[in-house]
Amino acid sequence: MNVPPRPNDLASFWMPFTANRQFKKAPRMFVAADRMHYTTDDGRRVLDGTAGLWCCNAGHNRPKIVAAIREQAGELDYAPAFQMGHPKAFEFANRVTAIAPEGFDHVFFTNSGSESVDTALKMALAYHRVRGEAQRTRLIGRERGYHGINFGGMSVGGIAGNRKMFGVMLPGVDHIRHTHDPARNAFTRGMPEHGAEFADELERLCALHDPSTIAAVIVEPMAGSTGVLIPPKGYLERLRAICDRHGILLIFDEVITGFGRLGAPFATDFFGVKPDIFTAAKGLTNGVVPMGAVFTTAKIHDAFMVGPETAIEFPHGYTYSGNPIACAAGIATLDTYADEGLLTRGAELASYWEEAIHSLNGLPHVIDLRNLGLIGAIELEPIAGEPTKRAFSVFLEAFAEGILIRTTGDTIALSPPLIIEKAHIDELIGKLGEILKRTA
Ligand code: PXG
Ligand code: PLP
Repeated sequence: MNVPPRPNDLASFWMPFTANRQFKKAPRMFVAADRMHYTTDDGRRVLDGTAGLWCCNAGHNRPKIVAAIREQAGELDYAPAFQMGHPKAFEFANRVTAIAPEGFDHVFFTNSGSESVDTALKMALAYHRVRGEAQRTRLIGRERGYHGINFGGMSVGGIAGNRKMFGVMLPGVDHIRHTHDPARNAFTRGMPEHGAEFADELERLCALHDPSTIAAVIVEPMAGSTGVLIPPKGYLERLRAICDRHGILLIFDEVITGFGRLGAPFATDFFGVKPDIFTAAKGLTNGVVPMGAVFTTAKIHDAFMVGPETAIEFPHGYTYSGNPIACAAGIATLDTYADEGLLTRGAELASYWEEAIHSLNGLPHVIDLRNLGLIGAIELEPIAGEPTKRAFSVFLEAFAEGILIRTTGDTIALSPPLIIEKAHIDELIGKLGEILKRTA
């Protein structure tokens, strides 16, 4: 295959969430991708253990998606998003709400997970205001939560490293504690037994702030970016009950869990707990065209549909909300998911995957293993005084060996495309096991 030359100057592109100086000394470049594999610029095939960044749920280079994008670009490239429409946006909205959990009949389009989060927070604040509860202005997040990097999402987020450089952020935000409890739950398969009571922290914050000042609570139903923290049994139900008791909206951030990652279309389906609003991105378009979405119910949506008909009900939106090419990619993505049963395929593979992940038990420095659906996490003991170094060196070895993994702190996170076959799981976990033995 024809591999394009590596550009000889890497200086201009300031790379996101990357150690720029280290990367540019020894770049790692992908030039092509197909189904489960990337191709590097030196012609090596790399098995994708992370679906890109948790987003290419149907794998790479899928024919329907490629064709839809080409066709749409040649037909209607862009239509103004405000006060104008185009058919693909309405079609995609109908298609995607049809597979959303029961009752989520309305969708607002954005261009990323971060924009979805900020949209959801604004929707919650405005919802209370249009109903005459404008005093509900506080937002509650959770320690170790990741809700993207815009100011709203960063403020409710709980990853210190992503916050410390950026000042005081939004006022009126508080956090409940995270649910990670390795002392009681290490090496649990699936959902941990212990920790439902961590939800009661929300009652503590209600007592402190008075619940009538709280607009919404936002959590990832399963925390991905911080290192895969699976919710304890009963925890999400308890959060839901506390929100109901106090008239607080519950927002699930399904940017990672949406579109089949847990073996059900959404985490809301998987856990059987319904939020009032949920976000999505990533798998919405198979990661191919940037797009995000915020889903909500008629109760929330209809509360805005009051006042003069000429008034804009929700003064919010993006130049590219419902972009035609993104919508075309989204429709073709849903077709691909449906053709191949991908939104529930994770459930069929989950026990094989679980066995594979837990086969790493006992390897050097492995201090916890976690799994749910087609997500896995291998937590390594940090090297004393050099946090993140052990996991990152495993990442570099893995890349050299032809497998793509992702690390956060000293945790390795795995989230392969949902088209993965058992032989790929064997290869991924087999190679990873060998590397862990070697680098011990
Ligand atoms: N919410 C959640 C729950 C996410 O996981 C975002 C919001 C932000 O989405 P955007 O599209 O703005 O990046 C995310 C994104 C990783 C990793 O390796 C995770 C994300 C992004 C990049 C890397 O853990 N999550
Ligand atoms: N900044 C300026 C000066 C703008 O005119 C706009 C949109 O018109 C934006 C920011 C927001 O851009 P977007 O709608 O792509 O989020």
